[in-house]
Amino acid sequence: TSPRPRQSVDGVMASKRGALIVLEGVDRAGKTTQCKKLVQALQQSGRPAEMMRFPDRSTTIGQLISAYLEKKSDLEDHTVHLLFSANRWELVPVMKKKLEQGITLVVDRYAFSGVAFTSAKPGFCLDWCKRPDVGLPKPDLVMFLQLNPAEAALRGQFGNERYETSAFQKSVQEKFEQLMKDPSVNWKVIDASQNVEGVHADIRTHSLNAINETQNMPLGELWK
Ligand code: NYM
Ligand code: MG
Repeated sequence: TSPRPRQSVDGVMASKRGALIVLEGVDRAGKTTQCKKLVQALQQSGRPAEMMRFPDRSTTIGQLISAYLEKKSDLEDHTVHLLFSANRWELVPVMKKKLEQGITLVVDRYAFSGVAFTSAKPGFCLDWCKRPDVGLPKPDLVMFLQLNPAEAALRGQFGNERYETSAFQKSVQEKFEQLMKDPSVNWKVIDASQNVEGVHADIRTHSLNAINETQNMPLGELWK
């Protein structure tokens, strides 16, 4: 059965909600650049849109995560996984409110990064990693910016944060590939080796489709 259109109590169609759009991919695939360009393009065409990113380093939990990534602190692996998830949950009320107001959210990383990065560590299975994020607002569209390691290497050196090594990133890429097999998530693979404008054009097309297709549909729950 397909989801029923959103309706208010008196049977009149509720006002259109915004779409939840996520960009995922390995480091240096161009996610942040493309999120900004997409928000700009949507706004210029008269569609309310805002960017978010995870981890959101501005909250108290986000500051713990940031110190960990910058190697200023050590955290036990399960603990940091749960903090990344908690950092998403603490933003859920804000996200839901904005979507209800008709604002499309363009999100730089989400639960998929959470699962891919932790499950790339020894001793973690995909299923355990997904659990804390079950029930989060489900993205209407997840675009995976696909870039092979050789192309990524041409874009410069890795930074100094945790996880920024080619061996770890390769393992993260494999975990993303496993996650992309899940048909309950609306995945689109984008060829990130194109120039910035080419990538943007693909992303814009998929996003406009998602916005139009989901504006009268209820927001779903992830992995549920
Ligand atoms: N990361 C990001 C995780 O390990 N788990 C998560 O849940 C999320 C959202 O944080 N290497 C990792 C991926 C990145 C790092 O990302 C910070 P950014 O986009 O460089 O701030
Ligand atoms: Mg980045």
